[in-house]
This record gives sequence, C-alpha cells and structure tokens, in this order.
Amino acid sequence: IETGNIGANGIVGGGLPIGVGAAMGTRVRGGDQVTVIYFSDGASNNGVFAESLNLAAIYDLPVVFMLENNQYAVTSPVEEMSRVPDLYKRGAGYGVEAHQVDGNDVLAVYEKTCEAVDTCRRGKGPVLLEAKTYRHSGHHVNDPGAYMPKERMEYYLARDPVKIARSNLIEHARYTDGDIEAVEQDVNRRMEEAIEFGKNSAQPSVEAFIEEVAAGRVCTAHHLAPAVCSAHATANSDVEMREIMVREALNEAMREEMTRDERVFIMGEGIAQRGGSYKVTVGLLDEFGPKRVVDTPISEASFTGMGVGAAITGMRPVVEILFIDFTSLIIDQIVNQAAKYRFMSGGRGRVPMVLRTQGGSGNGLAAQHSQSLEAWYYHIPGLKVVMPSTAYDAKGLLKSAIRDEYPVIFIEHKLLYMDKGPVPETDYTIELGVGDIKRPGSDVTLVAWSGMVKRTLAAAEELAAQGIDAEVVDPRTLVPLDKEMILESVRKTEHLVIVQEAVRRGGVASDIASIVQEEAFDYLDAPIKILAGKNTPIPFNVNLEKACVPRQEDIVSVVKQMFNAQ
Ligand SMILES: Cc1ncc(C[n+]2csc(CCOP(=O)(O)OP(=O)(O)O)c2C)c(N)n1
Repeated sequence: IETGNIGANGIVGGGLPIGVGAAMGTRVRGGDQVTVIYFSDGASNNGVFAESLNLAAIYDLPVVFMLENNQYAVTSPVEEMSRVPDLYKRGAGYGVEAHQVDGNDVLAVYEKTCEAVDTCRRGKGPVLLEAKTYRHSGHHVNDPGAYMPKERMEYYLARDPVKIARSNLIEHARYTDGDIEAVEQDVNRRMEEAIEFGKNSAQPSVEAFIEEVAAGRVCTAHHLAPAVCSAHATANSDVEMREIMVREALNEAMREEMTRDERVFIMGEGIAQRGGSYKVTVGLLDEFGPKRVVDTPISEASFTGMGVGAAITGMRPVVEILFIDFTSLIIDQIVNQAAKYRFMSGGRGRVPMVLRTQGGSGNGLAAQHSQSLEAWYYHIPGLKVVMPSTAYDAKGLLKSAIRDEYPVIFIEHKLLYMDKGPVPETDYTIELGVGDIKRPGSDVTLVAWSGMVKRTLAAAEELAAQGIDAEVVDPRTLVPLDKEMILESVRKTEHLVIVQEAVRRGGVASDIASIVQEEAFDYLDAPIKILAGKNTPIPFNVNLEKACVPRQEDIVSVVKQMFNAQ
C-alpha cells in the first residue's frame, strides 16, 4: 500500500472499479498519478469491466487497463467465451484508445505501457492495452491443463517471455549469464527470507484479530458518555435551534463536511444538477463544482467500487445509491471489497467511505423499490450500519459517518425526508454506536429505528393515554449497536417489544432479542415480542402494503396484549 500497490483480488474483476476509483481520487485531488489495473481475459467478461471502462472514459481518468490475455479463464478458452477474442477491440465501443501488444515481449509491453501512461498524463486517458500471451500450465497446481492443445502450448513455451527477455538483455544490453543468475539468486534469496520470516513470526492472538478486524457490534462509547435523550437535551439546551427537514439536514451535513475536508466528494445518479431524487444534494454542485459532485451512469456496482478505490487511496467519498433495493447490484463491492480491505491488508488499508441509500415502504413503490434490507449489511463484519429517524440524528450521524475510518452503510427512509425537526445552528456530530431514548418511560421498552420510530412514538402516546408508560429506544446505528442502552432500559421496564419494518425472517430484531434474552433474561417479566414486516415482498396495492409492515395500531395492540396476558 505504501508503494502504491493497492492490492489484488479474489473476486475476478473486482479490482477494476477500485482502480478506476483510485484514478478518480487523483482527478479530485489533482496531480499526475496514473493508475494501472492488471486483469485478464476472464475478468474482461465480467460486467464491471464494461462499466469500469465506460466510467473511466466519461471522466477522462488516468487509467491504463492492462489486460493480460493469457487466453484461458480456468478451463474456458477466450475464443469460446467471446466472439471477439482480440479483446482490445472493445475499447472502441467506449471511445477508449486501445492497443494490442505482444505480451511475450517484455520490452514491447514496457514501451506500450510507458506510452499509455504518458497519454494518461496528457489528460487523454484512459487507455486499454491487451497484452496477448499464453498460460504455461493449468489454472492451479493440481490442474494438468490437459484441455490446452499441445502444439499451441509448445509454440508459446518456445516464446516464453522470461527467456526472450533474458536473451534480449544479453544480446542488446551487455548483460552476461552471470549477471542474470545473480539477479535470479537475489530474488530467490529474498523470497526464502520472506517465507522464513512468515514461518518464524508469532501466531496472531484471537483477541487482537477480533479487535482489529471487527467494526464492533457492541458500543463502549456509552460508558464514557451517559445516555443522551436528544429530544430532551435539545429542548432544554441553550443552543440555537431551527426546524429543518431531514433532507435539508443531510444536505447540511455533506455541505459542512465538504467545506471542512477537501477529500470529501459525492457520487451518484442524478445528484448534481438534479440534486438527487429526494433533493438531498440540491445546491452542492454549484458550491463545490463537478469534480466533487459527480453524476454517474447507471453502473451501481462500478461507481460503488470507485468509492472503495478512492477511499483506499485517501479520499472520503460519499456514494449514493438511489434505492436500497438496487444495492443488490453492489454487493460484491461492499461485502467482498469495502468490508474486507482493512482485514486483507493486515490492518494497513482503510476504506473510509459512506454509502448513502434509502429504503422502506409506504408510498406505493412496490416490491423493487420499498424493501428494508439493513440485515444484509448488519450481517457483514467490517461494515457500520446507520439508520437515522430524525433531522437531528440524520445530520449528526452523517457527519460522523463521513469522518469514520470504516465503510458506513447509511440508510435513510423515504417517508422521512420531508419530516421537520429541531437542529442546532452550531456544528455537532453524533457518535456512531450511541443510541437515543426518544421517549422515556417505565413500563415497557419499545426498540425501533428509522421509519418505525415515528410510528412507535405515536403508539407510545396512545398507550400513555391508556395508562402504559412506554420507553422508546432508537439505537440509531445498528452496527455498532448500543446494546447497553437497550439492556439498561429493559432492566428498568422488564418488558421488551422490538418494532422492525423489515421482514421478520433473519432480521436485526431477532438478533437484538437474542442479545437481551442472553444478557437480561432474569429481568424480563414477559416473553420478548417482535413486531416485524410480514415475510413477503412489499405489494403495490395500498392496503396490502400497509398490512405488510407494523402499523401504529399493531404496536398498541401488541403492548396491550403483553400486559393483559400477565
Ligand atoms: C467473480 C468470480 N467468479 C469466479 C471465480 C473463480 N475463478 C478464479 S480464477 C478464475 C479465472 C479467471 O480468469 P482470468 O480473468 O482470465 O484470469 P487468469 O486466471 O487467466 O489470470 C475464476 C473463474 C472468482 N474467483 N471470482
């Protein structure tokens, strides 16, 4: 990492958008760095190749796509996997300068690469280079490669690039056999030393491993700062407040962070001139210009990957995915790349990016635009998951998310954007992992987040009128989870209902219930109740849609049943 090698990838093609993102970082920062992405013919048939080539092209990025076409992807020959086995020809379709070079001729590859780097430095990038070569063995040590035609193998073995380079050095550069052997011996010695170093190093401890790798499911911040009830704190404080909408609060958070830190930039579909589908990014283009407020094509996987690459190389990208439903397209970049990078780089790398998206049902957008998918990300070690429910929380949490060293999945709710709430005039942040008691109470703890908080608060008022004093706990961030706040509340009220919009099966509510029953079972006076979405897609039909997620009356009736049953 220190030398500029940001890593290889176990996911074929996964590194392509990351490389493009590294170059995007250069574009935002300025400077003459060029990114070279190495990949092979198999990767060129992955969708992210097409997206990445196009993205690099439309932003004129300084990227050399170095396609080492060794003509096999495991057992698949390139001519069977593509109608156009001269893969450099694909560049034309994206308006990208592209060349083929003899991949077995080291000097030719060197020269073409230098030219391509130069082209990028002159602002004419990207460049696609196809280095045509051949695999000298099966795909891995136990693959004899019997499917590779013998004559072809012989042809290429005779043109082994290492042998050709060796004879070139002797013929044209006055090297002797002895010089070359000395280099080879030096390389072998260094490899052996590295192996010995690995063998002789201490095994890592399990504790150190977990400490370093996990984004932390349990918040400790709470022990340092006692529970803050933001509703109360803000009402009682001297801080100047004004009422703004959630979408304005989010906008302010980004504006302030972009002003404070030049590394922050935002990307997404229609976020620049249009200001985003929910008007969250309105005005930012005028203020920060097109290099820091970037409209993207409909290439979710790759522009998310660009965020990962930009973050790895020191930027602070905020990537917007219009609907959480579309994050199905970005799973690799989040789950295998962003969440794993710190771990796979031995703790040296960081991916300080924010993935802003919105979810939830309630305005007839049906099955592919209404889901609550936080559990997908909650499940992945290495990610933080934030779900604000008020304007105050949205602003303070987004600012913290942008400053965080971990990738943060920041999930907004589509029904809350226009909700108004008090937000301080002055700068503030909210620590990730610190929940909020939205309504203090003594009889029952109602845990809810995102869109369910408002509904749960309304239910709590209805219950109060009927003599049940509910405490509403909003964890605000699901990872890290403020479990102490939940446990403390349950120890006091001895009753717990968890209200979750997402489908019940495999949801976060089940995990919270299991934590509470493990750690506060003796305090419970009744079984924990989970009120969650039905295990169905969200229907278009308004009545069915309403019936699929917890309603205010459902919350009231579950709580009443809990008390009547005793
Ligand atoms: C997304 C994905 N699909 C499948 C695999 C399994 N796999 C590992 S290597 C490989 C072949 C890759 O071929 P190519 O890109 O040509 O690279 P080469 O091995 O020839 O260098 C495959 C399919 C994987 N790692 N990732």
